[in-house]
Amino acid sequence: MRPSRQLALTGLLVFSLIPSQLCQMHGVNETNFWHIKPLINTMLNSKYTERFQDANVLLTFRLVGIKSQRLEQQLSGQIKEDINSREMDLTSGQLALDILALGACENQDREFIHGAHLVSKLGVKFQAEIQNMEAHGGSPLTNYYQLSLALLALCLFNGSYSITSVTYYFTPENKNYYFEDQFSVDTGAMAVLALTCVRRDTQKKMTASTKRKISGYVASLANKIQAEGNQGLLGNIFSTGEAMQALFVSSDYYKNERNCRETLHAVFDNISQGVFYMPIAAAQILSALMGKTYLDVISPSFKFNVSTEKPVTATPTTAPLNILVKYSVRINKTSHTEVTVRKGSVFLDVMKAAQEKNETLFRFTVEETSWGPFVTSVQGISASSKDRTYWKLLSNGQPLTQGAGSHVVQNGDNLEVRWSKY
Ligand code: B12
Ligand SMILES: *[C@@H]1O[C@H](CO)[C@@H](O)[C@H](O)[C@H]1NC(C)=O
Ligand SMILES: *[C@@H]1O[C@H](CO)[C@@H](O)[C@H](O)[C@H]1NC(C)=O
Ligand SMILES: *[C@@H]1O[C@H](CO)[C@@H](O)[C@H](O)[C@H]1NC(C)=O
Ligand SMILES: *[C@@H]1O[C@H](CO)[C@@H](O)[C@H](O)[C@H]1NC(C)=O
Ligand SMILES: *[C@@H]1O[C@H](CO)[C@@H](O)[C@H](O)[C@H]1NC(C)=O
Ligand SMILES: *[C@@H]1O[C@H](CO)[C@@H](O)[C@H](O)[C@H]1NC(C)=O
Repeated sequence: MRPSRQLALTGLLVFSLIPSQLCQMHGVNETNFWHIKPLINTMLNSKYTERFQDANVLLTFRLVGIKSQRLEQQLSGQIKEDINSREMDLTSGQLALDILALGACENQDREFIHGAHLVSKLGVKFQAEIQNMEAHGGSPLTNYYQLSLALLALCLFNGSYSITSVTYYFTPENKNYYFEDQFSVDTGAMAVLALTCVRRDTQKKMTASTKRKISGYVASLANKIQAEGNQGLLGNIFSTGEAMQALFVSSDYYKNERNCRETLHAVFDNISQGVFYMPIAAAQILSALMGKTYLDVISPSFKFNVSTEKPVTATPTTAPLNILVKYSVRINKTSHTEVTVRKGSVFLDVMKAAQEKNETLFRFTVEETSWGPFVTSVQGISASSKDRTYWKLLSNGQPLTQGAGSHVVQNGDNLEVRWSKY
């Protein structure tokens, strides 16, 4: 169990701020606000010693107007330090998120963006993605989620980008919206936000036909997102927040009370089960629940103060019990083993136990990211975004919706890492 803190909210005027057109009847309001408190607590109480999750968290804090001076200072300081030390190494999406977070809702960090010429540097990174697609069969350096983040930040912060490239590369049929033939709802949602910004951009002189074209892309992507609707979720639980944002700005989906009720029910249910215990996961859904989208980043936001009390130390958890699971590594042929781990173990613990049994077959490496450890190699074979290869995680034949550091395994599970192409 993670330590939790009680949250005290002062000046709770926030509800009058929720745009009235969004989930009007059944959005977050005074009566159901307690549902989202765990998200705010998670974001407030994480340590942020690593740099990874700063930008998403700071962005959401500023966007929804939660004022915690201590945390804002810490996160914005860490982001600036990171930009100063490894600006060249930042990917397009990372720099875009940094700009969105630093520049969100009128604050003095905008001077830093300006002074360090971050927007024009992002323009260069965006251009490099396009050039890579031209040279390498349409594959960007990173992915379309990041290209969309970059386009969104360029559009919101008056950067330069080519409309011709946008209309060429963001057609809804582009393969980069898909991973292994599966439409990526997160990616489509980010593209809808970016393209909506582009369509509204008054700085750009666009012909009526270009505008119509972009509107067509937005509508088509919004339809694909809705087609992934399932028991109130859009895609899975972790894509739902960004999908909500996309549908807010592009469709009438949430004008329908029933859709709104279904999504909120599913999301509140998952919040109460602790599904959003990672600050990045909490940050990605909170904006939508508070009726905000990343397009609101350029507007000022009302603030309400939060104060935190001392942590309540968690009670020690259950006695250790062992469970037995199967584990396999599948490349062209499959290597199997069985390992015993403590009850409550995560996928990564199983990988470690297997590695201890046979280093040759089960050795692996991970890289720390904003979502936790990402499996980069197994048996010495490394994932590569250039070749669009990765190590896919599965349990009982189903792909996981969480990473190796989060997915809790159960007795008898059949776990697998599979060499895959996306
Ligand atoms: C692109 C993408 C991928 C690509 C990444 C490679 C590439 N060339 O870009 C591929 C297809 C390989 C991928 C794989 C997986 N992904 Co993915 N991915 C995304 C996506 C759409 C965008 C990530 C991004 O670029 N962010 C922006 C940049 C600026 O941030 P970043 O931190 O630098 O991004 C890096 C990490 O996010 C990392 N990454 C990507 N996915 C995952 C997943 C996990 C668990 C970790 C630790 C890291 C990680 O790759 C990014 C690029 O280097 C997100 C959507 C989202 N909402 O974030 C899902 C998302 C992060 N992925 C997710 C999942 C579940 C996975 C898999 C575990 C799926 C599986 N069953 O195997 C695997 C990871 C397995 C492993 N080897 O450890 C979930 C995570 C949910 C959670 N609570 O943990 C998300 C939120 C999608 C979703 N809605 O389910 N993913
Ligand atoms: C929030 O705190 C700041 C600084 O303590 C104070 O100036 C401001 O009035 C407070 N705002 C609200 C809404 O309580
Ligand atoms: C708040 O939303 C719930 C549904 O989520 C609804 O039943 C309730 O009537 C709303 N309360 C107010 C005060 O608007
Ligand atoms: C972008 O330019 C417009 C018009 O020149 C200006 O009003 C706006 O403040 C600028 N936005 C940012 C974030 O600099
Ligand atoms: C999350 O919501 C979905 C859809 O309602 C539901 O099927 C699932 O069981 C929930 N997960 C948890 C852990 O509550
Ligand atoms: C799998 O088999 C194919 C065809 O025999 C081969 O080209 C490929 O290199 C093998 N992959 C790995 C990772 O060993
Ligand atoms: C690991 O597996 C390989 C291939 O099956 C085998 O040759 C080797 O002896 C195993 N090593 C150990 C330590 O069990």
